[in-house]
Amino acid sequence: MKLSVAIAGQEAMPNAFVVFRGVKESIIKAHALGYDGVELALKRPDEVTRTELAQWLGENHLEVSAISSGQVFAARNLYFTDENTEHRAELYKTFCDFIDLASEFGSLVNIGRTRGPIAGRDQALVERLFLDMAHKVADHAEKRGVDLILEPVNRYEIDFINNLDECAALLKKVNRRNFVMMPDVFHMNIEDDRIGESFIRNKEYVRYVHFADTNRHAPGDGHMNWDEIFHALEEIGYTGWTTAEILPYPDPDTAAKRTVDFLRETYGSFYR
Ligand code: LER
Ligand code: MN
Repeated sequence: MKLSVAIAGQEAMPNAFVVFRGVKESIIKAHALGYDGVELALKRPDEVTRTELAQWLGENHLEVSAISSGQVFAARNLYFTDENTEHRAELYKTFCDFIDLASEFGSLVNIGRTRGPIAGRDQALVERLFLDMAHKVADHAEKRGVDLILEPVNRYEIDFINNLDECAALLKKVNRRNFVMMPDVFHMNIEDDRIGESFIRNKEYVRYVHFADTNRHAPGDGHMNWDEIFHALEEIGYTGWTTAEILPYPDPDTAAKRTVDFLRETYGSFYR
């Protein structure tokens, strides 16, 4: 497995789930701390230029693990299940641009809260709106060799697709090889019956994993059963990214360092 940390641009909203802000500064810090990669939490595709990004990554021997899109929902209110035609067109354009960027960096684009809420509407209508957009972006992603990763998110943030079983049922309907799953153990702790068993049941879809402890602090700083998580990931043969998407407590540098120290010291054999 490889270890990454979620970062954002300087202008990210205060509530973005990242430890570091400022793409260049974050890449330098992530490398110094011993991460293998960074996940770019972007609001807009042009927040970072390809040339600069390639240069900063090269100088610091880091990869982009994935591009994540939570701020497209949180800051721009764009989402897959919106009925408004103009908003749908803007969302589609943003995702195509993210996919083009991912074709050079990381090959993965996340759909977390950008799937949108049910918000009292008929569930069948919401699913139709989701599937329509999912198929369009999957078509574009296929041409670029990019996978889309749908993230189950807990009920306090969104009311559509909260656990891995619900996500797998929707992915069956999407029925595209490049439309898979990104479990986040913070959300799984709230929503899934058993974290290990849920990973194993839904193994065919698991393509990328978010790590945080039960309080969304650094892994090791809460009461998450990390043995259960690592053993389940080992059992399903997972060799991909584990990305820390954590709150910057007690401060960004300490949170990012504690993550690396805990995971490399306690679970170092999984990262070779
Ligand atoms: C939000 O809680 C989250 O986990 C993000 O990765 C998805 O928007
Ligand atoms: Mn997440």
